[in-house]
Amino acid sequence: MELKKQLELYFVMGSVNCDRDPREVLTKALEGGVTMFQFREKGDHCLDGDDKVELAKDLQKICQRFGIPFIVNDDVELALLLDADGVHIGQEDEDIEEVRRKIGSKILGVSAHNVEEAKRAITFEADYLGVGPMFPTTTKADIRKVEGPSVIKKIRTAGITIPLVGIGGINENNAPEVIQAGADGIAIISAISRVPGTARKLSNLLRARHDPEIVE
Ligand code: TZP
Ligand code: MG
Repeated sequence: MELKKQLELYFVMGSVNCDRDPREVLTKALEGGVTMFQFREKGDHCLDGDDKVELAKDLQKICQRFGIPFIVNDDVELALLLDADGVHIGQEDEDIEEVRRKIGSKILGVSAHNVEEAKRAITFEADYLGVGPMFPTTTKADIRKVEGPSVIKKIRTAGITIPLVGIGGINENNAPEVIQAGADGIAIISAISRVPGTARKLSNLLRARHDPEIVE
């Protein structure tokens, strides 16, 4: 499947984002139609060491069962250890060029907040961009200013055509704005991890764009 399609409904999650066992949360999300998964084990009381590796392995197996790409946030060594499908890094993480060298042809996602960061990421062969925060969110503390879906429009207007997802405060009500601004997909943590049933609603909403038979 081409990357743009795989990015359509991108679920991002770590143990601190779940009220239940993360394995159960991921399984339900994939049953609901999530098309890509990012393991993002971050925040107070998150797992580390062997516990982190063990959870990552379990979540990767679940993704493999559903045929869905398993991406690791930040931790390039973990991604290599598990032979994950890719890595996602932010502007404050390891240098993009260095990460590309380490992971070879695996998927490389980079967070970008403006046209300049987007262009730079593309120079270093990012495969896709995560752009946000689209809307206010309480999931990530150190977010940049909320600029809304208009940043996506600006990036597209600048002639950037690589796959792109919006992130930050996205839910079933505001998701259409992000897609209409020019995103290929939406990346979501809490609306999917905390509210069972959201993945299916979003999946139907996204698929209804291509298939008029699907009723939202
Ligand atoms: N990057 C920008 S906003 C954000 C990240 C990781 C948090 C997204 O979480 P939520 O719960 O979907 O708002
Ligand atoms: Mg990061």
